[in-house]
Amino acid sequence: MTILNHVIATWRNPNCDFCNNSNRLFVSKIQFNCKFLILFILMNPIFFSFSNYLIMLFLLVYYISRTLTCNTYLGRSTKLLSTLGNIKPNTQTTIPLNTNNILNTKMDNQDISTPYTKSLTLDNMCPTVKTAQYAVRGELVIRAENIAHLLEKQKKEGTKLLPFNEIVYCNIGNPQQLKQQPISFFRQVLALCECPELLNSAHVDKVFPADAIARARELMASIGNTGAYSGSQGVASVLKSVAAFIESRDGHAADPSNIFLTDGASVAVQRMLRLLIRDRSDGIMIPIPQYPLYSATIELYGGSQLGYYLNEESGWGLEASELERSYNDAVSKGITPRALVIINPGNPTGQTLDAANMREIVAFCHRKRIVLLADEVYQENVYVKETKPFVSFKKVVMDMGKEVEGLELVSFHSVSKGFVGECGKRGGYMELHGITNEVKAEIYKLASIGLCPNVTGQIVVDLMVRPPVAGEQSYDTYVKERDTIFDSLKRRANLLAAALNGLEGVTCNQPEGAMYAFPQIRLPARAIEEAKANGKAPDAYYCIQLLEATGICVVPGSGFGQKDGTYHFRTTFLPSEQAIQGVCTRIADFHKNFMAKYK
Ligand code: DCS
Repeated sequence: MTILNHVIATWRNPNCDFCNNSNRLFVSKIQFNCKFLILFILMNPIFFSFSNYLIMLFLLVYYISRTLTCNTYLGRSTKLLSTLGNIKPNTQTTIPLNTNNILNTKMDNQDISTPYTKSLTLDNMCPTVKTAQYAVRGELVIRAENIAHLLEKQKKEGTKLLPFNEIVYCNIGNPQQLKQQPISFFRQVLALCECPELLNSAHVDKVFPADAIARARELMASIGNTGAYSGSQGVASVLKSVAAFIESRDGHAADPSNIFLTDGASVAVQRMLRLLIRDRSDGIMIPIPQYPLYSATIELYGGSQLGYYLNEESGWGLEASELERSYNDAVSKGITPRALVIINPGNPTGQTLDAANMREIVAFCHRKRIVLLADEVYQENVYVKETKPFVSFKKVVMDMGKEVEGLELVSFHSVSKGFVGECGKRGGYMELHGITNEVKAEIYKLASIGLCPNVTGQIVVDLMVRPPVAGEQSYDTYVKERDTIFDSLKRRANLLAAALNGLEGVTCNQPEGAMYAFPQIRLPARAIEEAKANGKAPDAYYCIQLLEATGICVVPGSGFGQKDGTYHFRTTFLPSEQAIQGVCTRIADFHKNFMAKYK
């Protein structure tokens, strides 16, 4: 009977007008009757008088013919029908009404005795998913993970197959993976928010500082429950905190209604690119080298990448003339530049823009009437604060005033970077400036399609923009933890750049910000030839060999884009202070051997 119920249920086709319009009730009645009809007919016609039997048979035939007027139905019901009346099935697939059917019923019209043919294949999937590339977690990392398994095995069996004991993941700016400690105050507040029992326990003040308890209570009063969806744009009190942070950073007003909280900056960037790209004739200007979130997302959404080169010789400087060249080049190819992406401080290049340069960029966008997308996730990672302090694009635009009135700017920030380094919590925000209300409503709609940014991430955003202040119990610890992380990052950046600059054929601009060094490696001709013979980009070939010889995982420059004929790699300087010296020595030893081998 259950099978019969399933079969009958699947006869109702949600795509069919007949089943979905006012006749629906009628159809379900027929279906209901048919269940019994079939049952009775199948059971035994002897129970019925011949005339009753004929009526029932007629009703059944009517229902079956009605079903066949639906343009589709399932293989299983088809099979039953075929058995009943040897009726040839229609050949389309149906959308099941009842999810049980998905589990229990074969969903296509193939003969189930033939091998299953997959409906989703590499050949028929969305092509831009296949062409999008994201090197930061690409081939090198997959290799590194395989080696990590080997190392596990080596450890268990007490053997020594490889000349190193661990993989050092320098491929990604993921500070806590490399043992950066979280800021205590942040985790205390989070713990209390996530566990209301703890917050309400009589002993809470014996374990947590008073300001962490007060902050958690305040947050929970506005959030309610971290397990519930918040508004699509984010929790109102957190939006206000972000606006207050921007105001005090820039000295200009910020409106909470222009802020969208997001699951990290990545989601915010993707949302804006989704809005800007209609087809290949829409172009997005991105720096070369760039962080591959941009190239991958532009590809995914079917737009065009318009690269502008940063000048390595001038410390990865950004020149207005190069912006002009890239813009004109696109226009000459029939592509409309829609937006300019600036990553400041830069990834992978680590350069920090000065205010004069930023004004040029803003004026350029204003003149060309293109949206400025300002990726400022590394705003706390500036190591040249004395000479080039971080200045936001929002401030530059506001300071320029009437001159750039109307400019559309979207700025991104994240909890993943800086001394916070809470990558796994997925918190971030974007601020809109000069975006029309109509477009803002569409951005809101996009946010609401995803329901809401995760609430735990929103709490971390609130903590990032509203850390403990002087006089509060946690302030001293907070400052100590923050400064220790920052000072150490700066030392590690210097150490790594100096070590790289000491290698034969390697030059590395001093990282002014962010978390990466991006050295240029001049590879011997024989190494380039061998790489090509192996079907690898020369810098990828170098990085693979580095990984296999030392366990250090870095990302080839080709994953970020680089001038033709130049080769680079990106490495973070996130390994701990104790570890970084060892990393430098291992890279140096490997490099010496590599150069000697291919000379
Ligand atoms: N923008 C830039 C410039 C980034 O470097 C990153 C992350 C993001 C945005 C997105 O960060 P969240 O989504 O975590 O907020 N950087 C990646 C990288 O190059 N290494 O680690 C992640």
